[in-house]
Amino acid sequence: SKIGVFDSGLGGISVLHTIHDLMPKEDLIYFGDSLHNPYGTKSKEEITERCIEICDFFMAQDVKAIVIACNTATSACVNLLRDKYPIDIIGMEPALKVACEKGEHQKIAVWATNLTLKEKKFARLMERFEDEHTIYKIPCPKLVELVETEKLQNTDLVYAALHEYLHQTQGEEIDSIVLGCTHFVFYKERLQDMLPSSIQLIDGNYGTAHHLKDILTHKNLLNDSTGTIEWHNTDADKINLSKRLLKQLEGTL
Ligand code: DGN
Repeated sequence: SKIGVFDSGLGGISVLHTIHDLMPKEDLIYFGDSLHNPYGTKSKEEITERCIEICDFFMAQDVKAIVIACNTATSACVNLLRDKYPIDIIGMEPALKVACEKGEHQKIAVWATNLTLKEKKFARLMERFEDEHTIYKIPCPKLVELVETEKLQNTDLVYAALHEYLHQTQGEEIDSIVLGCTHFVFYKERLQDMLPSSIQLIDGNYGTAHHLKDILTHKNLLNDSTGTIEWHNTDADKINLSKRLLKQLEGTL
């Protein structure tokens, strides 16, 4: 059977890409909730309701696992979803942990949505690491909107937004930026080009895909299929853009 991957919109396509790359023989179903994007400014209850509807859809498709390819939805309700459904639910790996473990006394900027930065999960990570490291919280709503509205190619708009968020830690000599929202991974290369190579960009995509692979391997649930991808979106107009975004990540566009 297939693996369900979902996000509040198109950001999770960056996670889908990593999963497809790591496990090319798995059949995947992508569900984007673009009609209800962004999740970052919604209440926890509203997000949970949306996630339940999407997971119910996946259960009806008989998927073997569900990946919440959205940091915001993971923060809001991963535990509730795990309790509710009998299959494995994989949330986004907290990339802040990865960043902190890279060395002592790091200065780390975390770029994420408002909700992610306000939730308990993040507060717990802060508590755990902020004695040793300096952590800056940077909410970046504009970057989500730029992906959703197909402005990724509009260099001026993208640079203006990236500069705005970089400006918030200007002069702090940060060691790394955590891309704590799956939409931001689409800007990874561009952002790296704007920065000295000593500043690392860290996202949770690989860790999440790897965790999924470990689970499927242990449970003997790996497929030997052709690696199909089925596309769904609550805003049907986004399907073509979704396919283009994946091609862009694959470098075939
Ligand atoms: N892609 C989502 C995340 O990883 O947090 C959230 C985007 C949004 O809905 N604002």
